[in-house]
Amino acid sequence: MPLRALVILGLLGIAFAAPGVAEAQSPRLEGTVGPGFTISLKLPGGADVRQLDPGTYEIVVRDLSDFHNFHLSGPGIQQTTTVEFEGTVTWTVTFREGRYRFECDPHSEDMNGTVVVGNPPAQTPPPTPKPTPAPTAKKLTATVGPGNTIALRSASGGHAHGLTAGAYTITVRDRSRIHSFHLAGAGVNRKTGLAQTVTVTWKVTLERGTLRFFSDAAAPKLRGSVRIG
Ligand SMILES: [Cu+2]
Repeated sequence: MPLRALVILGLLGIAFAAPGVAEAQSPRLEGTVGPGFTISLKLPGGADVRQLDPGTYEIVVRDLSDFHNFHLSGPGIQQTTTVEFEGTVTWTVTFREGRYRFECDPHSEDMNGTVVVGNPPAQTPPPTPKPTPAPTAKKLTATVGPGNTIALRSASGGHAHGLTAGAYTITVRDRSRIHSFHLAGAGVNRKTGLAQTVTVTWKVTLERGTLRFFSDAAAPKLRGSVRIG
């Protein structure tokens, strides 16, 4: 090989070894979870990370609790410490344009944060569900006492009959220290206490069948029933 060629190769070798070729360091972020009920992702200066440019980052994750975890997810990233783990790990991750979330899984309702990377399209709000009118509960009145009386009445005051399955609000007036008002059957089993007088409101869903009502102190005598169709 002519000397000139060797010199050129030698120069090239020096050029490739030059420091300009050394890999640029990825920006570093700091994720922390615990020891209390806190989670954060911060820039080295201590500011919360809210917006990032797309690219590769190093995240130093300090998981300071054995009942929290640090979980980062979003486009192309799914990284987590385990709940039991306590310690420091370093992840190298590549953020793309989009939205990312970090959270503690067992407490994600309260321990979470989001990071927007690049300029992702605005989030379209989920379609608002059409409000379905809540079925209006039909009303009944139940009474036991005073004395040996028991009744289940409709809103109009007459004895309840011709009832259909569905939601009911039953105002129960137990006016006897001897009797209870006990409602059983048609998918329901509720009662008031024997030795107390009380007025309570029960919200129940009656199913088809026979709805019986009675006093536990005198079941054979103080009782009635209604068909639920
Ligand atoms: Cu947690």
